[in-house]
Amino acid sequence: MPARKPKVIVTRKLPDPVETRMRELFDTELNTTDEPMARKALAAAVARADVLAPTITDKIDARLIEQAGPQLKLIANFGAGVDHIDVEAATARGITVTNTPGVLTEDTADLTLSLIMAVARRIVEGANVVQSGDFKGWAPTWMLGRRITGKRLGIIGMGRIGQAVARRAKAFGLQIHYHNRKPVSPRLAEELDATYWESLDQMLARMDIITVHSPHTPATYHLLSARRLKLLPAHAILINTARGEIIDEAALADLLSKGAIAGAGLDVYEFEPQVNPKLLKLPNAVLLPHMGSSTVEARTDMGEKVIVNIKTWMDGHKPPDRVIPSML
Ligand code: 8YV
Repeated sequence: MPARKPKVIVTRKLPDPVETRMRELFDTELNTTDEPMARKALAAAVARADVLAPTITDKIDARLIEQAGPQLKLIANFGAGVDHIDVEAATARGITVTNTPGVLTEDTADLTLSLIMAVARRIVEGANVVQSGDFKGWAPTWMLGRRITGKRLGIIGMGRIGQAVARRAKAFGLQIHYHNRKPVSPRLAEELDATYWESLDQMLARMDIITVHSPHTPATYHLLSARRLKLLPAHAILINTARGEIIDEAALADLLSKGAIAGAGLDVYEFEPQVNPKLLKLPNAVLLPHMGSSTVEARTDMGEKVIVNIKTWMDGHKPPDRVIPSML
C-alpha cells in the first residue's frame, strides 16, 4: 500500500457522486468519454495503477495481468459478476479482486419478474401494437398470453438473486422449484415453500418457467446446452438475467423459432453486445440490453462498494468484498 494517495484508474464513467468521492479520496483517473477502454489502454492502465476499477466491459485475462506493474495490488470491480476477470491469475500475482455483491440483488430480481410478465403476457408486443397506431379495438381471442399464477417456476442458482426472485414469485402465486449446488436451509425452504431438484435435467422437464441466476464459471458455461434446452416443455419460457454464456444462445434461438420453447426473456447474451440475429426477429423473445442493475440506486451503491473496498485496502485492512478463487 503506497503512503501517497493510491492511483486509481476507473475504466468507465460512474455515477457523478461516486466519481466526486473517488476524486476526494484517491488519485483518481476517470474515463470522461465513457468509451470502453481498448486493450492497449487497459494494458497501460494496469502498468501504472495501484488500483484498477473495471466493469464487465473490460477483459482482465491472464495476459493482461502479466502486463501489470508490481504496484497493482487491487482490482476493485464495479459489478457483482467477475467472469471477465481471471481471479486466479490476479491472486497468484498478489492482486486482490473485489466485487459489489448485495446492492443489485433487488433490482435484478425486479427485472427478472418484469421479463417473466413481459413474455407470458406479451407486454412488449402489445405496447408495440398501440405505439405503431395499429390498435383496432379489443377482441376476445386476440393477444392472449399465459397465466402466471399457479405455474411452476424453476430457479437455477439459489444465491441472493435467486432467493429475491423466489420471494417475489411466491407473491405472484408461482410454485417455487430450484436447482442449486446444495439445498437452501430448511427455514428458507419452508418460507419460500421451495422444492429442491438435485437433477437439473429432471427439473427442466417439469417447469413452466425457468430463470437463470448462477454465476458464469467454467462449471456453468452452457449449463443450458442444446441437449438440456430440448428437455423443456414446449409451453415453457426461459428467462436469463445472469450471464449469456450459461445458455447455448444459438440452440435457444433455433428452438424458439421452431416453437419448441414458447418464449424467452433475455437481459444478457453469449457474445454481448452482439445478439444472435435469429433472436432479433422473434416476437416471442423479449430482449433487454443488460439492465439488471441499471437503477440510479444500485449503480450508486455499487460505486459506494467500490470506494469502501479501495478505502479499506488503502487503510491496511482486508476489503470486505474479496473474491476468493476457491469460492468461484
Ligand atoms: C453490472 C452485472 O451492471 O454486477 C453484475 O454482475 O451483471 C451488472 O448488473 C455489470 O456487471 C457492471 O460491471
